[in-house]
Amino acid sequence: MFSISLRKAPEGFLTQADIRHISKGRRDLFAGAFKTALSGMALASLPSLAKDDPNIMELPAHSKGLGQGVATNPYGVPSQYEKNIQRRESPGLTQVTQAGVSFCPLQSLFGIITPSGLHFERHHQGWWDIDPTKHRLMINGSDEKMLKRPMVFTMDELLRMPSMTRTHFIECGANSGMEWGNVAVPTVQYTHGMLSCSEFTGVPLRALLELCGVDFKRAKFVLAEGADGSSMTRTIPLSLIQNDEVLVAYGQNGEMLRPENGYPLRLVVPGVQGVSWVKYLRRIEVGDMPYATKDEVIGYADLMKDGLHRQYTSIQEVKSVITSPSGGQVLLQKGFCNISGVAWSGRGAIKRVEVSVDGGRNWRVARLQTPVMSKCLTRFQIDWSWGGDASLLMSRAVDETGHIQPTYAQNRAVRGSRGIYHNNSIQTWLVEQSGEVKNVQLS
Ligand SMILES: Nc1nc2c(c(=O)[nH]1)N[C@H]1C(S)=C(S)[C@@H](COP(=O)(O)O)O[C@H]1N2
Ligand SMILES: [Mo]
Repeated sequence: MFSISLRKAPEGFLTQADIRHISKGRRDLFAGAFKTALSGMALASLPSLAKDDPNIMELPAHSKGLGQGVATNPYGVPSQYEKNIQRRESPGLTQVTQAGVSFCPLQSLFGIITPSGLHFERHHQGWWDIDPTKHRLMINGSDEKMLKRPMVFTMDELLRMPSMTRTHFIECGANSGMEWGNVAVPTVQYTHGMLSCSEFTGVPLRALLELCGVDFKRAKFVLAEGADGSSMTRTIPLSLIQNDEVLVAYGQNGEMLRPENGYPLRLVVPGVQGVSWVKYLRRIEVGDMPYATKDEVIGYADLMKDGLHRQYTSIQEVKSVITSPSGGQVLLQKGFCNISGVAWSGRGAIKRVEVSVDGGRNWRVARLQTPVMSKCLTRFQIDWSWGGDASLLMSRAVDETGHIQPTYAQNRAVRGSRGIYHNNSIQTWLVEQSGEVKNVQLS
């Protein structure tokens, strides 16, 4: 048995998730068509439905007139009907817009790729649109023995090199951070929205280090440094770089990085927390010790139960969340309801996702959308028929290394409840009898 803590959302949050513009009538048509299709009577019933529907019987302007001209939008933008699908700031987190976060609207996305304009943002000192002709990347050693030829690269030089393209998730280490202390933020956008997934293109860092003549026997770590005012600096172990996964990236989803995401150059460190994906990357130093910079000491260290901190816990462990139905959404009717969500692991590919609709008593294995890629979001779905009772929806992911997503009780037993970082606990959504979906925790 468990008890449910239904937690009050802090002030100022948009508590309704984006609800797509599906009118009641349109939903009824879909639901009706679905049921009749199942019983093999779709053809008999559709004509009468159609006769009553002015959206079918009356020709709309767009079927009669001339549409808009080619290239009226030289750079395409979303439909006017999708305006409420936006990145949003959390009123609870910080009031300083330059050093803030905007969360990705996970509840409104399909598949695994985050549209570049909806990628979450985390800036420690605001974003810049840096002139790529003036941007430089310097690679140096902590002393001459570490690296033979310190070099400076222009963007042109980097773009001329052979490139690699890989699809990976990026998750801020503080994602789901407010939930540690049992503060209920109302929607999945705020609970899990410091998460995005893109196709990145760039040059493997290892290739650049080889060009500079790094002594791989001596060197153990690199320090990556950003060009913005925050001087974001992070230590990355060389062992992560050897396999060519770490990219000095300029491409995101087929075009150049967006300014908010580090244009013209950022580090891509698959599986590792977002803070190490240094944006506006201007310098890499090679050394033999972790650097213990300000961004590794005053933040991004995990506060444990006994008051000590864990440092350099950079891997994003296995995690998943149901994005639909999720907090703030409303089930409009009983019956068939597709449950859909995403799963990911910083250790490799997702092996299995299980879903429970009864608070974890029973679990069923969800369908995984292929391709299932390493250190990348994986979309899962499962059929569900909602009978109208209160239901507790949960998802639990397992990765290829055998790691299983833990419950809150398991995580808190080891790590307490005062931390911010690396919360990969199982998320629960309560579907109330009214159809309203709420963020709850089970204990
Ligand atoms: N130069 C620089 N790099 C940075 C940051 C920053 O503020 N400045 N923020 C870091 C943090 S904490 C995260 S979670 C990710 C966020 O990347 P995004 O803004 O592209 O989502 O960038 C990291 N790289
Ligand atoms: Mo972050």
